Amino acid sequence: AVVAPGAVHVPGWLSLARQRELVDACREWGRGPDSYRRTVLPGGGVMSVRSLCLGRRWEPYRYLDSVGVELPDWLAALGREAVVEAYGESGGLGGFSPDTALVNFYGAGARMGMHQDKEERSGAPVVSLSLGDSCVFRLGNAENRGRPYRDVELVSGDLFVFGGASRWVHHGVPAVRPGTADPALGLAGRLNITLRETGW
Ligand code: MD3
Ligand code: FE
Repeated sequence: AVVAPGAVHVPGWLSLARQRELVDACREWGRGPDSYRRTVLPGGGVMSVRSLCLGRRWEPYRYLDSVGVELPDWLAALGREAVVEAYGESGGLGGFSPDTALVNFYGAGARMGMHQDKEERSGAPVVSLSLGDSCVFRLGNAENRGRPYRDVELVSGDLFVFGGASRWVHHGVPAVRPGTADPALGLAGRLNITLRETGW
């Protein structure tokens, strides 16, 4: 479903087996040299979400070289498949070559305030994969953090691709719905994987 220009939501894109593989991978990456941490913002705020980067590392507000786990080729390939799913073979305009994956973990009560992702120097789309508990995802506008926005329920296995005019809109996760994950995933909380071309 095209939710806004360039914003494509594909509910249930990942099979349960694929979701389990991704959750297992997220767990494995957390055992690596750069585990899930709460980002401390320059103003002193601490995010409730815990994050880990594969490949290039984001830190407010820039991208650094990879020091931890490299971005696996299979995950970059999954990102390319996602862009083709959303826009078709021709829509990628030369293809999608992500050089970073940001993995966000939402434990009890974690949320993400409305923000724009402006650090990437590339206009390439952002691919988002949701795992575990469902959440309310708020898709806003490019001008400010407030209205107009629309709320979309994101469920485990959902794909969302944000390109074109939706690439620079404000967005956030105002709520996660505890206990909604399929027990077969063995995950208490929500994971979101975003694949990006940093252009750095
Ligand atoms: C729309 N993550 O990591 S994913 C983020 O669910 C982030 O963890 C949220 O926002 C999460 O920056 C939302 C969906 C998403 C990601 C990046 C976007 C939507 C976007 C960039 C531009 C526009
Ligand atoms: Fe974001």
